[in-house]
Amino acid sequence: MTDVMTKQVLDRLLLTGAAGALGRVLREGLKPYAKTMRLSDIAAMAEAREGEEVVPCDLADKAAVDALVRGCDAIVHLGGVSVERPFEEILEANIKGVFHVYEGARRHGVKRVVFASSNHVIGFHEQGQLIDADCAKRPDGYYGLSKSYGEDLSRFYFDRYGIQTACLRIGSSFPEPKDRRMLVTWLSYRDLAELVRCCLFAPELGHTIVYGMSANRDKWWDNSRAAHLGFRPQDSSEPFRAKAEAQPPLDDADPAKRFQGGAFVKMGPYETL
Ligand code: NAI
Ligand code: 15L
Repeated sequence: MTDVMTKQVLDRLLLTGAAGALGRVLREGLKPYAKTMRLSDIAAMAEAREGEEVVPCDLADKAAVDALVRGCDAIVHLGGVSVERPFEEILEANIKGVFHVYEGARRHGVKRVVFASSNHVIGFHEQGQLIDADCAKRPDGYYGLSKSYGEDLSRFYFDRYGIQTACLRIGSSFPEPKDRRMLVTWLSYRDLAELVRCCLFAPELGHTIVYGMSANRDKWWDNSRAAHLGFRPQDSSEPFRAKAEAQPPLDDADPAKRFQGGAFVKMGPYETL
C-alpha cells in the first residue's frame, strides 16, 4: 500500500461514522485530500457524489469491516457509540468495532489511522488541572473505557505492525460551546478538520495522542507532545463566553463541575439484567 506520508492527496480514504455529526463535517472538510472517499456507517448516509463511495457497514461485523478496509490507504475512524451507554452496546460498536478496523488495516496493509478517541479517557482528572498526553488515563465510564481500549489497541498495532495512529482526545466538537465547561473543551469544526488533515499528512506520525481543542482562553490540556503534527487551531470559544456564562453555574458539590469529563462522570449505572 502507498506510503501516505509522501503524498498530499490520498487515493482512497475510509471515513467511518460518516452519517454522524462529525462525519458529515469531515465528509466535506477532507474532500480535497482524497481522490476517493469511502464513506461508511450503520445509519443512512446521503447519496454518493463524485469521488465518493457509500458503503453501509456494522462495525461489529468483522467480515464486513475487513471488506470495507480493503483498498484504502488511510482510515479516519469516527464510527461507534459516541456517548455513555450500557456496556453491551459499547462492546459491540466501540470495542469490537475498533479491533475489527485495526485487523482490517493489518490484513490489507493500511499504515495510517486517525482514531476519534475522547476526553472521557481522562474524564476523572480534576477541572483546572493541566495534563498532557502522558498523564494517567482516568476513564469516566464505559464509553471512556472503550476509547482507552482503542488507544491501547492502536499502540499495540503500532509497536507490533508499524501502523501509525493519531488518537484524537476530542473535547467538545459542536457548532458552538453549549455550557461553561465547553468554553475550555470546545473544538470548532474548522479546527477539527485541520487537526485531522495534519494527522493524515504529518511526515512522522508514529503513535501520537493529541487533545482536540481550539485555541480557547483556558486550558486543561497541554499538546506539547504532539507539536510534530504542526496543528495550529484558529478558533476560540471566547465569542461564546457571555452566552455560556449567562447560564446558572453548577453547584460546587456537583461532580460535573469538579471533573474534566463533566456530566459523563455521573452517568449510569445501567441495569441491563
Ligand atoms: P455521532 O454519534 O454523531 O456519530 C457516530 C456515528 O457512528 C453515527 O452516525 C452512528 O450511526 C455510527 N455508529 C454507531 N454504531 C455503529 C456501528 N455498530 N457500526 C457502524 N457505525 C456505527 O458522533 P460524533 O459527534 O459525530 O462523533 C464522532 C466520533 O468522535 C465518535 O467516535 C465520538 O466518540 C468521537 N468524539 C466526538 C466528540 C464530539 O464532541 N462530537 C467528542 C469526543 C469524541
Ligand atoms: C464526547 O466524547 C461525546 O462524543 C460528545 O457528544 C460530547 O459529549 C463530548 O465528549 C464532551 O465531553 O463534551
